[in-house]
Amino acid sequence: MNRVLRSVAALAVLSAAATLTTTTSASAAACTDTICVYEGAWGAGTVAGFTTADNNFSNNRFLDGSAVNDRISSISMTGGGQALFYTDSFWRGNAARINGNGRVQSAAWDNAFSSFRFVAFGD
Ligand SMILES: [Ca+2]
Repeated sequence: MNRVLRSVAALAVLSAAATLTTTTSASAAACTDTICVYEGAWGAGTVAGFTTADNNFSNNRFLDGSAVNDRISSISMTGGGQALFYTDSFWRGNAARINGNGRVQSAAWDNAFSSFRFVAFGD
């Protein structure tokens, strides 16, 4: 078992413990990055985290190892800024704005997002 796999296993244990002791979803507890994307609606299902922009989700995986591209159904962001999620790679296609208020927000296009970037102040 390599270091990455050990980390994933540790997260899985932490997620299970959180499920037993709080009402927070396991996926929300497993993601502490600025951006968390969820396979299911309203923070349900598996999760992936981002700290920097990503121009193509085709090489990204959720915590359970499944593909992120075209499967995101909800998103949360902390830090007070904003991000734009796009239905195509390289920030093309339909765009939806996500606010950094820490709340889980529904994906405007379900199972369609393929890239995202942070929005500079004033955009
Ligand atoms: Ca989904």
